[in-house]
Amino acid sequence: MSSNFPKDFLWGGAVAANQCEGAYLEGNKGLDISDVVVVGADRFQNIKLEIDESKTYPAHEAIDFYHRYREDVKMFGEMGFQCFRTSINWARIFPTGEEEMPNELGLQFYDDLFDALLLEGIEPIVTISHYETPLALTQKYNGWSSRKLIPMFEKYCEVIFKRYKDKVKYWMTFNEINNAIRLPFLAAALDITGIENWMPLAFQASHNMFVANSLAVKLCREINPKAKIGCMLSLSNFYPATCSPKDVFETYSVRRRSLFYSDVMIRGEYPGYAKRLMKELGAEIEILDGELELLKNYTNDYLAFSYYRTATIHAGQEIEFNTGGGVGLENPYLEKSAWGWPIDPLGFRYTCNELYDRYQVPLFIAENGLGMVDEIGEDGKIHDQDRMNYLRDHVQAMEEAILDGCDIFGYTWWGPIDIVSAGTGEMKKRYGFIYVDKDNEGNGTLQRTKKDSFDYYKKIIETNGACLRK
Ligand code: BGP
Repeated sequence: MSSNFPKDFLWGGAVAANQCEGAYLEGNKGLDISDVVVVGADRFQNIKLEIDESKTYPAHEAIDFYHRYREDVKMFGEMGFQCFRTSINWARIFPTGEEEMPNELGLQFYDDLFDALLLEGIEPIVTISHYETPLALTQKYNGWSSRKLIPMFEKYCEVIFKRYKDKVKYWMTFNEINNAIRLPFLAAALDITGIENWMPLAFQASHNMFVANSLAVKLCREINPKAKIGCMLSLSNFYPATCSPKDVFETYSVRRRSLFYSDVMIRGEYPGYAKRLMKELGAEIEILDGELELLKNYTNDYLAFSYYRTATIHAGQEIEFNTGGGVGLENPYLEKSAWGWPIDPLGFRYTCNELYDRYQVPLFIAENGLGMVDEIGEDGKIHDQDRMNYLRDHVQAMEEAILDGCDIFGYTWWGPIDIVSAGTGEMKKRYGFIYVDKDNEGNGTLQRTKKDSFDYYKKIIETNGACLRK
């Protein structure tokens, strides 16, 4: 069976530290922003910047990956993973963001984790900031709206680039950076409580993050010229509800609110439409001397993105966003997941092509997956056929995109082991090929069990995707 995937294609899975590690105060870790978010679909409303003992916080224990990663990594190895994307929790390294010296226990934890991965032949792919800004930086400076965070981030990057120079070849700066204007607390550590027009702050935060991104690229090139450093965006896509030119143009404009981010970080400059948008939204951002040159000179090596679904929208619609992207109208051509996310593999091929046409830089699929309710069958096993179908259809769509000419160098399934949902804090919304015994209330033994999809993905990896050829 011959494969259409490049021979060194990287297959694997992706998680974020805050959604799996738990041990939220262990090893001298400081609180990060995800530690104060409670369970529930409205978890980003009325955020309190402190812990309320009467509430439940899923990230505090999560799936206890902090203590159990050896067992989990072994199972990833058994599936044949060639890479594993996780984040370093910034608050493990600099508990309040402002310490003079990094926290050795935090650094040691990631040393051990990366060693365990490498021992299994798994390349660590590391997100530097995945919704884990130290909470103190929101309390003191309102997160990335302040440029004070830039040198702190730079120092954090320098520490980890030097420390993991021989272990990590692939970096990503900010997870889903374009969510700064959609989910500002998570993506930009920005508390917008009580601020009526928060868009100017969110655009300033985005600019500060662009500068930080370029400084990270610069440092990475100096410290480890062989490493690759990407930017990472949420790029689930949009369709116009009708062929009315108004719907089509509005859809394009909404899309460009995302592509604005990759335009800056891949092409190296603010596009004209973004300047106009900011003006219309009253966002007069501060740009210091030399910053535009920095953005121009230090662009990312590759574009990583998450793709879950498409949303159908029409002109004038107020669009809500959640972790999967925009929430649209009913699309009669698509089935939906139990959480109402439209399932659209062709939209995935479309998105890969759209991005490669626009940028001609290597693409990395950093997240793709299906959150569903898993039932344990009478035989004690989990037959997750819907997940396997989603995986099959999206891998086939990616193969088509490669045949279309897109340069895609890797694919990491979101949540290869069940983890806490970023959008709702639930355990019930499972993505894993490995089941974790824990429920929404926090009960369970945390025991790990393979689902049917485990062997299915293993086969895909083993054959470099060829087993799915139509
Ligand atoms: C992305 C995030 C992830 C992740 C995923 C799925 O936005 O980068 O952290 O969790 O969405 O979303 P959810 O967990 O809400 O199902």
